[in-house]
Amino acid sequence: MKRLVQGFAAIFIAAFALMFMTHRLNEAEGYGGDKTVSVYNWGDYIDPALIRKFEKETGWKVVYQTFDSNEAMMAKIAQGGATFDVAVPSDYAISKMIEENLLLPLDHSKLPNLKYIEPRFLDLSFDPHNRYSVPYFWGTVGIVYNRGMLGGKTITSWNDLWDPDLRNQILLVDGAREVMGMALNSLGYSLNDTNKQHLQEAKRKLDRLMPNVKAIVGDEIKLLLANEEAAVGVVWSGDAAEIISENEALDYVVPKEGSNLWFDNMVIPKTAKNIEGAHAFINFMLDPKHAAQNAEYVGYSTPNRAALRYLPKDIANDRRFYPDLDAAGRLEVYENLGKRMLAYYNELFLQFKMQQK
Ligand code: N2P
Repeated sequence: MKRLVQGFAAIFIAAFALMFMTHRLNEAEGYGGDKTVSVYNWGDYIDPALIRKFEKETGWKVVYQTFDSNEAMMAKIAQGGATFDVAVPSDYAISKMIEENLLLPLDHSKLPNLKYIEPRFLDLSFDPHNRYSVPYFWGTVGIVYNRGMLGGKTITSWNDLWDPDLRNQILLVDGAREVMGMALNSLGYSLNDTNKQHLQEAKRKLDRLMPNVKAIVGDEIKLLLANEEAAVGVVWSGDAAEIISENEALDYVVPKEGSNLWFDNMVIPKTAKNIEGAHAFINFMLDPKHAAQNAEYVGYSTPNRAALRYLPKDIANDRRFYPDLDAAGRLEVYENLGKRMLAYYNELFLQFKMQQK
């Protein structure tokens, strides 16, 4: 009997030790420890001081990981190996994630700061009634160009990029929708076009751009343009805002044929472990002072109406980055074109990318 009790005790202790170790391991990896909030965001997209402030105020530790495209983020969340409490997809990706049942409905009673968001950024078609997502940043896709390096030339159209004088002078953001969208817009097509003939025509047009393309890059695009390693960059507006403020020769334009208007929103993936912490983090980022601090730090445009008054006037009034959306009819939001069509966009973009020198 004694041996039996000892046996049981040993099994009990071993099981307990195993549970404890797994728990510690999970916490260390940031996957689901109950003292952690794991956040999956775009690179260069938060003021780290806000993470520290959140940790101090709540006692939760933030485990922070970054991605550089909606496609990479969705693949990681869908695959489920790593779990996240908060993620920040864009419009069409949110619609796709809802469709694929990857998101949890939000508890609005835990997000009182949602009232600070400008109404025009709420209830958008990719997520009616903001059931699954709340606004983080918004912006456009456009062209940064260096007036000095272009000898006074200005850029107004996507088609200006095909100018033979720009040989090896263009940096492109590494995004399938952005690069395909630019080619489609340059041809007068919608950046949500699903006609395969049009998409192939856009791809052929991109191939003709290759001699002018110096590189297709991620967040380092800002440094390269700021250091004048290239005269032109196709970028997200906030990246432009950040570097323009430091270099007078740089300007940003949304080409006249049209471009993309995008919205990045915070969501809670279905696999989240700390749902309470996730709501607390989202609500913290919706606080007007935090939203303003974040916008000033990263350079992107905040959808938080109450935050605008905490921003320097020259930022909040800059129409290049806070365009009048009623007048900007030529801007289109990416639509969720469905799994197969999105895969086709990716495939054409990858074929284009593979030809890089
Ligand atoms: C920040 C990336 C912004 C993403 N580095 C635009 N959707």
